[in-house]
Order: sequence, then C-alpha cells, then structure tokens
Amino acid sequence: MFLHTEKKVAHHGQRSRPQLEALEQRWCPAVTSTFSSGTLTVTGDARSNNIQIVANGDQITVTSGRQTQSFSGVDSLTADLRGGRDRLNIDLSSTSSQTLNVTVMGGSGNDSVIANLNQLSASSTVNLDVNLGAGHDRFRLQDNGMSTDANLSLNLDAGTGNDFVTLDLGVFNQGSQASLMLNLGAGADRLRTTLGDVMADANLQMTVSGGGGNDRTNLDGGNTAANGTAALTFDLGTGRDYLTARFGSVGTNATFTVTGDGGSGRDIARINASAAIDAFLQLSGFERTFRNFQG
Ligand SMILES: [Ca+2]
Ligand SMILES: [Ca+2]
Repeated sequence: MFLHTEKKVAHHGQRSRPQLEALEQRWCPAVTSTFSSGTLTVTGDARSNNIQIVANGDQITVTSGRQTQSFSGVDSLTADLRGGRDRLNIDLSSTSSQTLNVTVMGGSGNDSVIANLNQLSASSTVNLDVNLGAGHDRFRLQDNGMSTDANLSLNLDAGTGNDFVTLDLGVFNQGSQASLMLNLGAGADRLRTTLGDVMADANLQMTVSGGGGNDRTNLDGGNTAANGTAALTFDLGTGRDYLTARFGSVGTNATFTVTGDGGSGRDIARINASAAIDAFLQLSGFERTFRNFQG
C-alpha cells in the first residue's frame, strides 16, 4: 500500500506567507515539568535556567520565566538542571507533606542551588540528594530547626570546581535525627556551617570530605544537651586546608565526638571552645593548631 501525499508547489513569483502556526509548534519551553505517581521531575536544558520551586500546603509550584505550573500529591521531586549557569530556589517552608525526597542535579556550569526548609514538622522526613556537578557551584541549605522526631538527610556531592556550601540549621529538637554527608570534591572549596543545639535523644551525624584543593571549612556548633548525640567528622584531604570550629557545652551522658584530619598539605585548625571540649576532640594531620579557650 502506498500513502499518497499531496505536494504543494509554490507558484513562481508567489511570496511565501508568514507561518505563525509553524513557529508555535517549534517553540518548546526551556524548563519542563512532568508528574507521575507522586514524582515531579523538573528538567532544564543546556542553557542557563532560573527555576523557583515553592511548596504551599500540599501544592508545589514550579516557576521559570513566564511558565508556572502547580502539582499536588508530590512526595518525590527531581530537578535536573543540565548545562548552563543555573539558579534553583527550592522553598519548602510552607509544605504540609510529611515525607519529601528531593534530588537535584546541577550538571555543568556554575550553578546556584538554595533550599529553604523553615522548621521541619514533628515526625516529618526530608531527604535531599544534591549533585552539583562540574563548575564553581553554590549550595545553601537553611532550616529554622527540626521539631520532635523529625528526620533530615543531606547527601551533597559538590563535584569539581571551587564550590561554596553554606548550611544554616537551627535546633535539633528531642528525638530528631539529622545525617549530613558533604563531599566537597576537587577544587578550592568553602564550607560554612551553623548548627543549633542538639537536644536530648536527638542524633546529629555530619561527615565532611574536602577532597583535593585548598579547602576552608568553618563550623559554628551549638550545645549538645544531656543524652544528645553529635558526631562530626572533617576529612579535608590534600591541599592547604583550614578548619575553624566553635563548640558549645556538652551535657551529662551526651555522646559528642569531633574527628578532624587535615590530610596532606600544610593544614591549620582553629578551635574555639571551653577546655572541657578537648576531651572530645581527635585532631590529626594539622601542621598548626590554634586553641582559643571560651566559656
Ligand atoms: Ca541548564
Ligand atoms: Ca548547570
């Protein structure tokens, strides 16, 4: 069988008319959002995308340029930014979801990713898996504390490039659990971390891997209350690395450990805390250590 197609041959001398319909069909949005079985997938393109993802109640709204789309019933969110200098702002401060899995892939280019969680509600779970890819990337995570029995996990891979990571986390209330795994990768990276107090039966685990390059890490830690647990590990790798850390008090029956390894290269540690903290510190691989006694 043959399908005959009619060929339209333009007459000689006839001017072609503007093809508006054809232009509309060819236009495709830079950022696409698809939703299936609770999973919202936001995909950028090779250019620099600017994307806002904002939760409000059980709705999540994705905005990029003049495009806005809302979805409800999202329990899993993936943002694939691809190439280009992308900007992604995820605001989950007004979500009503109890469980949310978020995956971000920055791709190449100097990307900027910000996630704002406000206060994690009681017994809620937020899992963040962030891979910033190549390029000089910025990542910022902010919360105003974790309510009772809330769970937070962050698995960050900053990739190559000189990356700048900021964590600004509030109080870890009773029974809450936080697991922060930060892999800064190659490049001269900077990490600034502010942590609230760790309350009774709360469990905070933070592991920082500096990778190659001259890394600067800064930790402003709170108090670890009686029966609280905080285990902080800094493995700064090769390069001239800095660890500057301040620690609060450690309560009765608390489990508190700080392990710092400067790795190869001339590394410097600066510790600001009371004399009592020294019993909990395990530092190695630092060529110079400055000790300021506080409290
Ligand atoms: Ca992109
Ligand atoms: Ca990118």
